[in-house]
Order: sequence, then structure tokens, then C-alpha cells
Amino acid sequence: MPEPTDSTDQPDMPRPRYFTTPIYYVNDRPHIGHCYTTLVADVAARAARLIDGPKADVFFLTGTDEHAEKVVTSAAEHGMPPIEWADLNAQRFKDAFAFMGFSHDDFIRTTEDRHKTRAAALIADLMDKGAIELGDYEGWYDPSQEEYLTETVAKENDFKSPVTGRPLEKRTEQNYFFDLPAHEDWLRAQIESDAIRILPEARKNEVLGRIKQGLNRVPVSRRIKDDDPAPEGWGVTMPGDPEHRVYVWIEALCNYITAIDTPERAHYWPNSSGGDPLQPGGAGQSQVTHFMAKDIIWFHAVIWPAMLHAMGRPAPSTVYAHAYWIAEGQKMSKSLGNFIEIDQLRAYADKFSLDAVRWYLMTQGPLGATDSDFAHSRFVEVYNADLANGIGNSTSRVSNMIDKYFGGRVANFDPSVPVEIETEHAFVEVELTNHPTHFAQWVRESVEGCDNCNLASSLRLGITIVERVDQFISDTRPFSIAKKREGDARIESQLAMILFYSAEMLRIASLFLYPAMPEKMADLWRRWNCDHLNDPADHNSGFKAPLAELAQFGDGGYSLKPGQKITKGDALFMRADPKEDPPSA
Ligand code: ME8
Repeated sequence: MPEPTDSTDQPDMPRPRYFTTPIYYVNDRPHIGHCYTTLVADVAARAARLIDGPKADVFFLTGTDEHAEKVVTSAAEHGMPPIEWADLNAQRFKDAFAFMGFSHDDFIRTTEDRHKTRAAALIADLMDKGAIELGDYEGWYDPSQEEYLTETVAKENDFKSPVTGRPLEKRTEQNYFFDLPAHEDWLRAQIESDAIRILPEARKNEVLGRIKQGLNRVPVSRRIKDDDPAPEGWGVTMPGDPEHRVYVWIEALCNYITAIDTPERAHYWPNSSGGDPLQPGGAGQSQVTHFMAKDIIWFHAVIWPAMLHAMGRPAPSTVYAHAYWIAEGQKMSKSLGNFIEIDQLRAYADKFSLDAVRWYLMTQGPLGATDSDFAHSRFVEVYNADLANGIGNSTSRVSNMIDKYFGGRVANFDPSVPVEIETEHAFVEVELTNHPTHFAQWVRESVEGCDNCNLASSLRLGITIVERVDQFISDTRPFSIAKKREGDARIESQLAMILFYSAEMLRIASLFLYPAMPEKMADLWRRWNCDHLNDPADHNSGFKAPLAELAQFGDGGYSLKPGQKITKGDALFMRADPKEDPPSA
């Protein structure tokens, strides 16, 4: 791997951040679960680019895992060679991710040469270091998940797969093994001290509990059978032993390194020299966050860090495992045929907008430790409350008043004239004098939320601000003051100030909402002539300043300015009728 560039030499540079999703099996087409994890990573990546501004150094990777046995089996069922079936499904994933508006920097497929050659080199490195050896193995194999389980876990689950409930198989193999038990103490120390942060907290405790039950050697290879269903050259052969193929999980985990093994990208993996890269904030090194669901946390929080440790490389900083989308209380599965399909998400996006779908998934989804049901009635409720009656209505209302009372331009006001509203005098004074502290605090909360992957609460800050604006408007009643302003400069100035204050609050709210709703917020910025993006027509064009600067209230930098044109237009989100049937795919 090339030497990473040392970002510690440039103290004003934000630290590099690397976000990954699992690479998904291409035995079938994608569904809501795959889109969800990738959306979570997209929101995290967009939030990081916004927080860090034009110097942001973010890399967001997703992709597909193609050498699994189940890909070969399902290809045969469809009468296709595995690579054709993989090509077709990988394309379906790419199309789904394009539809969802994801901003990944790369999409890796494990059948690509760049992955296969580098994965083989990583395995060879582990062999050279004595971390992988040949041995006999007898164990409980879960064919539906392609993994071996310990005797204890197999027993606990009545010799059925803890994930799919299908029967386990007793298998004996001569394999190469990775010596996982050698890393037990190190792993426990890293996880307990949060050097490797496992989030949410409940997942950390589960992982530590399972480590305490004892670690087994991990099979790294499979002997290639004479009647092997996979074609020749499928997968990665064991370095130095062409009779064995690298076990799909071990090979797949390597993608997080193989994708960034170029001189420009190498710094996205923290290097092992200089500072303590395992400590948050240590040595300005890259922060690596792996996102996934709880089904595959063991591989990411235990096996993968141990492999890296054996290679002498730093471990990922954060392993975030969310819960599941379920349908009527049951896990979605192929056998139950109860997946929320991409076409269904498309139907929702056609009716309510893509950003509304992203918003619903992000704020109502299983980001924490609890599973979530996709429910149409809840979708409409949240859509109306947060979007149509929330940010949508508030921005229309304020644009319309600016249009009506000030010809569609932010009006000048005399800041020395206090806003004196008869009914709510005290509230207004407090709000107007305290706003700079509020915004600095919200920016801090948002940054903290993103660091802890509390993305839903960071996004909700945007709605909290919208609610404050609504309250402020109903307290100050600009529509009534407007009736009395004729020939009264003092009232005129108050009206201008109330509308400036409301619009400026909404501008800042839109920044917090942006990571989930990039298109709608970029649309608002175009209408309001806000110059947050380098190219206002392209919501992917990068921010002109870090969030803390963009979110400065009324400072004349990126804030709204007197004379700025505010174009009123169609509502950002049309109200939905809860009595209407769900959109059908
Ligand atoms: O495990 N709810 O691939 P996979 C939420 N190739 N997320 C879900 C979900 C649901 N109901 N169903 C799936 C693999 N997911 C391996 C990974 S990584 C080196 C190799 C998401 O296609 C979630 O992210 O089975 C879960 O972890 C992943 O899809 C499993 O994808």
C-alpha cells in the first residue's frame, strides 16, 4: 500500500473521513435494507462535507460482494453464468443508488481485478506474518449466512441460523485458518476503551459478551471441489495454494482497503506511524466509519479489526450497526417475500418526492437499536408534519410575505429599533438578543450528533428551528402589523426585521436539513439566492465555507442581505391526503 500523505502537517486541514457500507450480495436485486444503510452513509458523508466545508476530505464507498456461494447458486437457478448474473444485479444496485441520489465516491465490485489482486496480497501478508495456518475444522455452518458459528451459539439457537432460522449443517474441512483467539485481549481492550467504538451502545455490550464466550479460529479458505459449481477463476485463490479459494467473508472485508489502495486515497486509512491513530482526535488521522445492520457486526467489529491488527494496520474508528426494517413485525426475507422493493420506494418518490422518502427513512428508520416498520400512515403523518406543514409551509409563508410587503426582496431595517409587539413584547426581545448563542449551540450539537452517528437527531434540529419560526410568526403577527405600516417608518422597520429574522432562521434550518434532503434544500437556496454551494445549480458542487461559518446568523457573510431577491414559487412539498391509498409500484 502506498505511504499515506500526512495530514498532520497542515493543522487547518479537516481530518480525512472515510465512510463505508457493507458490500452487498448480488444473488438478487436490492431492497429497502440495502438502500437504507447506504442512505445512512450518504447522510453521514454529506453532513461531513457540509461541516468541514470546501477543504472537506471525505471518501464514501459502497459496492457489491460477488464471490459468494449463493451468487453461484442463484445464477444457476436463472440459467446464467455467475458473472452475468452478478453484472445484472450489480447494475441494479447502481441504478437504485443513483435513484436514491447517493453521493458515493466509488462503487467497488469484488469481481474487479483491482480488488482480486489486492485482496490476495493482503491474505499473503497475513500468511507471511504467521496469522493464517492450515488445519482441520469441524463446525456448525450456516449456509444461509455463509458463516461458521461457535458450538455455544449453535446450541443457543437450537442448531438453526440465528438470522434466518434455517438449519445449520455440521461440516468438516481442511482449511486455512486465521488465528482470531490470538487477538482476544487486544480486541477486548480496544472495544472496552472505545478505541474501536461500537455503536449503538447496546451492540457494544453484545459484542463484548460474545467475546467473553471465547473466540474460535476463523476459516479463511475453502478447498475447491472437483464438482465445484463455481467456474474456474471465480473468487480469489489462496496465495501459494491454488486448491483453495479465499472464503468469501475474508475476501469481502478486504474491500475497505483494496478500494483505497492508490496514492490519492491511501490516507483514508489511518497509518500506523505517528500519534495514536486509534484515539479519537489522534494525530489528525483519518476517521473510518463502517455502517451496516446488526447481522454482520461480528465480522466488522471483531474479525476485521483482528485481521488489521495482525497486518500491523490500525483498526476502524467506528463500527455502527443499525437495526432492521421489518414488515408487520417480521424480518424481511426472500422466503417470506415481504421486502419493500425499490419500485415501491420509486412510487413514493414519484408521489411525495425523493427527498421525502429520504427524510422518512432517516428519521423513522431503525438507526438505533430498535427495528422499524415501514408504514404508509406514518409516512403521510411525518411527511405532512415535518415537510408539507413544516419546512415547506414555513418557507412559502415567509417568501410570500416578503413578496407581498417588500416586492420580493429582503428589506433593510434599523437594528436599533426594537421590535415592540404589543402582545408578545418580552418574548421577541429575548429571541432577538439571544439568537447568536442559539445558533452556535445548534452547530455544536449537529457536529457532535454526526460524530456519534446520531444523524436523525442532527436532522431534527432543522425542524426544531422551523417550529421556532412558526411560533415567532404567530407571536409577532407580521400580517397584522403590515396593515398598520403605511407612513410609519418604525413599524415598517419592525416588519422588515421580523421577516428577515424568520427567513434567516429558515436559511439556517435548511443547512441542518440538507444532508437528508439535498435536492429540496438546493432548490430553496436557488429560489432565495443563497450562495452556499460553489455551483448553485448543482447540489453536489461543494460548500463554500464550513457549517459554522454558513450558519452564522445575519453576519453579512453567507447570511441573507438587504436587497437579496427571494423568489416565491410552488410549495416545496404539497400536502398529502391521509385518506388516499398508498402509491402502488
Ligand atoms: O451481508 N433492514 O451482504 P447482504 C436494514 N455481503 N438493513 C438491511 C436489511 C433490513 N431488513 N436487510 C439488509 C452481506 N440490510 C455481505 C457483507 S461486507 C464486507 C459484506 C442491509 O447483501 C444491512 O446493511 O446480505 C445489512 O448489514 C446488509 O444489508 C447485508 O447485506
